[in-house]
Amino acid sequence: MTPLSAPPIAEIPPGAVRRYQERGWAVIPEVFSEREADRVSAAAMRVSAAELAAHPGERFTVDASPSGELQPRFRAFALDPRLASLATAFLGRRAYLIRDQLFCKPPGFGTEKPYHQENAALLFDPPGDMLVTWVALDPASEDNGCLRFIDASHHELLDHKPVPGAPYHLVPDASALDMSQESVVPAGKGSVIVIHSQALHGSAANRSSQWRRAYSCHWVTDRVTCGTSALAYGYSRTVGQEPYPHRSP
Ligand SMILES: O=C(O)CCC(=O)C(=O)O
Repeated sequence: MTPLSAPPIAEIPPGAVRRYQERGWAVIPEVFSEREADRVSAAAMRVSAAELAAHPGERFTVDASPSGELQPRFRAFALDPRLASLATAFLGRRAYLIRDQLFCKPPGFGTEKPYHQENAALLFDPPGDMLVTWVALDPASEDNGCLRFIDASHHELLDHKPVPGAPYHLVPDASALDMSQESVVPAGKGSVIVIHSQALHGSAANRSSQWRRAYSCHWVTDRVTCGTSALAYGYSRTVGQEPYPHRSP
């Protein structure tokens, strides 16, 4: 019998890992309850309010943690065993938390996130040893800017360049995107989308009257190397977990 105190583990639908390997992404519905998602949204709103106040009128802002510290208000959620167990199941090895990010699109204002591959900016190797868990904090729909993918794009890393005037967006040449393979992927509140490090993904602007908020975490294995400094500030060093076994390429 499972003891009552056992940490909750996310249930992975049959075939999800195979679909992830084939397409580069998978949806795991109802991992978190609406209440749990709402608690993180409330914390996200405080971050968003501070960002919007600090950069009035700017349509895309970044919440960076240069110290490499996981913010205490997101700690319990980022370290929830459901996320770690999902990441471990899809990586096929123990997952280490590297960083977290918020993607909050205000109603009628939140911008597009153009198609990109996470690994273009991070250079993890092997690429299959890094993934993103993206948690929908609101129901994500086509109207409010849900995630989109180019299926089976994770087999090859494309050259990316900064968008002129918006250098925080690194993007491949539009001619490299096979739009016939595009999947638009709505997700229920509390669902998790698992994203391979090289899956081409993005999202449209929020045209609705509701927020579209999401919380994402980056995970790596113990054998990954990295062509950037991304591992040096990985959270596994700072959250009291077993330290990440940092290796140079
Ligand atoms: O939430 C979004 O719209 C974009 C998410 C994304 O690009 C990411 O998690 O890497």
